[in-house]
Amino acid sequence: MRKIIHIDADCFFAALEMRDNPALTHLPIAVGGSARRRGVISTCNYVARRYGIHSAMATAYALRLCPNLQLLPHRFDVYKEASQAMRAIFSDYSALVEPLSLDEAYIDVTDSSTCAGSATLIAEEIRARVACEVGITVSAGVANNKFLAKVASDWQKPNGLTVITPDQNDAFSRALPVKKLNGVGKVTAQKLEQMGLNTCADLRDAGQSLLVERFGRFGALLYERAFGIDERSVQPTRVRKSISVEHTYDQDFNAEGCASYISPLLESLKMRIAKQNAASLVNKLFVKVKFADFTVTTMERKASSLTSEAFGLLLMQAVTRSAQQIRLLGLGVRLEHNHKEQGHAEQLSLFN
Ligand code: TTP
Ligand code: MG
Repeated sequence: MRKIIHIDADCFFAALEMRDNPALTHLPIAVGGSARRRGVISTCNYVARRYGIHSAMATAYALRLCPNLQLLPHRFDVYKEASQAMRAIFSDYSALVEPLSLDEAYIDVTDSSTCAGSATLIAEEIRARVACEVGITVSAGVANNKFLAKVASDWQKPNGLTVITPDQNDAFSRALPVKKLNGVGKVTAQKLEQMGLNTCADLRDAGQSLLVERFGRFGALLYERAFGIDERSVQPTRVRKSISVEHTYDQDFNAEGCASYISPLLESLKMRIAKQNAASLVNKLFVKVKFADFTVTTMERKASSLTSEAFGLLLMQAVTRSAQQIRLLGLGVRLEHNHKEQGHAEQLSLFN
């Protein structure tokens, strides 16, 4: 059973503008290009949405809907920095983070051990941390696949959390309007409505062959989603290459003393790997030693199982490189991500 979280920030660009100028909070604001230059709205806050303003609307038209609209220019550096801060928080919970845009990401927490493995608690903790550390609200959806997690994060926007438990999948997806399905834009929604298909229940009844006949491969996908099914895996794009722990000791010690320090370090390394959901990605072990004169050496070798013997052997080789006493020890693992994931990363980075 997978556990997927989808996070999407609320009115992202506008939220950052309000964070940095709280006087704007209760006014209708939008971030976008000026009407004089035939600009469009990138996004607007929820106050402005009450006037019918939305992303991609011509600014001139938005100003007609709401003459008091405060139009602000883009500050992309600020948006990018906030986006990175959010991703850093996500990566504390899993190595499997797939960003979709600056303000949106999937996180696979199936094997994460934080919050006793509860995806709901992890989602709440992430929301609280983003609010505290980045200063904006995000909405989250939790489900056992990407499709439902994304629908769920949108379900109670802004500042909402929606959890769809596996036993709710069937009833939830059945009642879902077709326009909630990713890839169903205005045109497709209209076509489906003309066929009398308004909800996923209707799509189920229509049957796969009819949908494939009318929409090709997309029709097959629609049929699958109508049952709440989505087998896509979360594809990390920013690949974490290693995980490690280290400790600087109060007093320097000799090489012979090393062995007794391994086990507490190994315990916390294992915990960190579990937290990151990365056990299956380990392909090398490494050690780091800092000597009393601050010179540093590392040793590594191929291995996938984390034993104190394996780290002990590496440490023994590393410490013989200097006659100095030891002030710091570190243990770590290098991670190998499969090629499919990396290929995906390259594709996505084109859009970033
Ligand atoms: P969205 O997540 O689609 O929108 P949002 O975060 O502003 O609002 P919501 O609360 O509904 O999630 O997009 C994230 C940011 O991307 C948005 O703040 C601005 C930018 N963006 C554009 O520049 N143009 C667009 O057409 C859209 C949809 C978004
Ligand atoms: Mg958003």
